[in-house]
Amino acid sequence: GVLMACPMSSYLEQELDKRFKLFRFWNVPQKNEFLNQHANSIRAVVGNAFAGADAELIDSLPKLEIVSSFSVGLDKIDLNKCKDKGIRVTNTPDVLTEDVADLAIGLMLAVLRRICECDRYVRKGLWKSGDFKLTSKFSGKSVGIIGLGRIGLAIAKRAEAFGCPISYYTRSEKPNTNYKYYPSVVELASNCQILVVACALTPETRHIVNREVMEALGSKGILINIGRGPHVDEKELVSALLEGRLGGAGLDVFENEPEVPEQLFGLENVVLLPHVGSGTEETRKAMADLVLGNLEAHFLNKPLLTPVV
Ligand code: 8YV
Repeated sequence: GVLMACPMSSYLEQELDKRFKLFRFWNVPQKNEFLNQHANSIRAVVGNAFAGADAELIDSLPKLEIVSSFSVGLDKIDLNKCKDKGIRVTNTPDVLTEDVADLAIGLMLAVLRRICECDRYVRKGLWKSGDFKLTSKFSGKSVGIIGLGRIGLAIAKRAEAFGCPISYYTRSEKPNTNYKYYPSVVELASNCQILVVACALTPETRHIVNREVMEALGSKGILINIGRGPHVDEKELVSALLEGRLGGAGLDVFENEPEVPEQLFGLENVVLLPHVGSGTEETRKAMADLVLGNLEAHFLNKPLLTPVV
């Protein structure tokens, strides 16, 4: 049997239903009772960015062999526990990189050129009463990226095409890039106009964008988050934006999804998206096929397609 942690893709559900006994965990009213009854038949968990396999779930599934995540991010999976127990873990890298990087650029353009506000202006019939106010240029602005992995690099490549000087922060300098390295996030933020979060969420990167970083980014600086909500101290972000200590923000992720701080709803220098970085038909299909391919490989004793553990 396969346990799906929460709804993520109807195509994936349908394909899992064809191949396995699929348990939809979100439909289970009494989780403990369900686990008492079915735990011994569950050999795989399929999770995503919202629900994965924490220590408690892993411990309650004695026959668990593999956790296959419908996401590149692994922050909802207890990787150490999986390692200790010999449970395999897979994710969905590469197939979503372009979409997430595209959306990061979209957020930069949307915040600086006020695309969403412009759209509301037209729909409200305000154009007839006068031209829209002037906005800020994107091309040529300096872009600082936290995390220069697959997604960070794809954002850098795109921003380069807009003539943006690129700098980055990672724990250690990358040998194979000409982008400018800063050994701290505060230094990166002090030296760029647009700061992008594109690293993995770990205990070390939680609140990596804190008050000090926002101060360094400054009242003209733009924060873009396509990583995870908890990368940013959201309380501090809200007050920085409300008090005009930060120039603007483009956010695809939040600390407590699907909750979004309502204080942000009135701010036109902020663009709020419902965690849609990988949300295209094409990419979600490719992610689902990777989950299926990994499970198939595992149960046929073949090498996993995208192993993490
Ligand atoms: C979500 C993501 O997994 O890949 C990630 O890390 O956050 C997304 O792709 C997806 O939206 C959840 O179904």
